[in-house]
Amino acid sequence: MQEKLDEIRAKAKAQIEEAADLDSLNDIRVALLGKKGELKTLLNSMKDVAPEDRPKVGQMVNEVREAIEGKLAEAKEKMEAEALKQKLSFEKIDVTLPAKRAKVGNSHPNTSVLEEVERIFTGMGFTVVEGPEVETDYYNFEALNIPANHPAKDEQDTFYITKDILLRTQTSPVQVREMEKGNLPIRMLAPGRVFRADEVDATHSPSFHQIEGMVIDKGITMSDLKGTLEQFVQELFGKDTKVKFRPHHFPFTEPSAEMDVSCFKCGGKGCRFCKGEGWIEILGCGMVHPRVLKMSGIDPEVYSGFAFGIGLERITLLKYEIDDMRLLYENDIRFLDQF
Ligand code: 2NM
Repeated sequence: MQEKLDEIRAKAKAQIEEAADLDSLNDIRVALLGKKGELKTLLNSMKDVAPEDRPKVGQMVNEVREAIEGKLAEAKEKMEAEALKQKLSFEKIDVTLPAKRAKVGNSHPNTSVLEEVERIFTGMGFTVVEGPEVETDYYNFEALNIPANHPAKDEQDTFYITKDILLRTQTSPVQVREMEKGNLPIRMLAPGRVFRADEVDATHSPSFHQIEGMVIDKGITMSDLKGTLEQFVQELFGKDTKVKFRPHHFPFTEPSAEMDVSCFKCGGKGCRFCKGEGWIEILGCGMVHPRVLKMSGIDPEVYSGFAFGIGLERITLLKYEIDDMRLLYENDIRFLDQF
């Protein structure tokens, strides 16, 4: 009996040491300690042992079983520790690796130019004012001295919602609303989205942005207009920028003008950029028409003012030398990343 037990114990030790994984350890346990295992079989042969020897033999069998169980547990623990180590080595995080750079967005070129223009005018005491994109015929046309038969009012040029409600074609309605409030003097900038029924091409879009401005006070003259706008373009394009005013016509200003700046590429000599002209058209402007002041409740005998309108996209295209307006609306990251 003793011999048989020693043999089982030795076999168990050898097998457990050889076992490659948890499954084979389990097979060993079943073969040795299981219901039909070798130790049980041995225990079943107790009937052949003399009764007085049975407690001793029983104790011996128990000792062997405990020894095998101990070895099995030990081997299992070792294997599990090894498996965990293996797993951790695959999953480990190297905190010393350089981090992936987070992609930071940047301003749309239109936004950068708008912010620059706002910075320049607020520096001269202007306040930025916004207003609705859906307007009435009165604020968009009538209050601006644009008569009922004016071509701008044609359905081909203006998006009408009803006969009297439309998408604003300029931001001047914001000036009208400000004049109606009657808090004089006024020095305001009205940037915003405007709408015109235009076909899309390199220089046209049915929705674009305007920056309009208006100053109203006692004694405002054309000199104030010229000085203010010259200061503006010299801050935007450089202090050597020259300005030139050409007579023009707008219903809401009298007199009216278009302003050119000397080409900031060639300095006025003429180049491909200014198409040999030396000058680039930049904005429209004029002295606010007395009738416009009067309709909004301002006495043109006491007050006068100037106003101007700038196409934001036009300035952005010029400043960044972009040759197609559509690029500003496509939001292609490869384009936007360049600014
Ligand atoms: C322009 C050109 C000239 C303008 C006029 C007014 C108002 F409300 F005072 F009458 N706001 N904006 C104006 C004048 C706009 O855009 C090319």
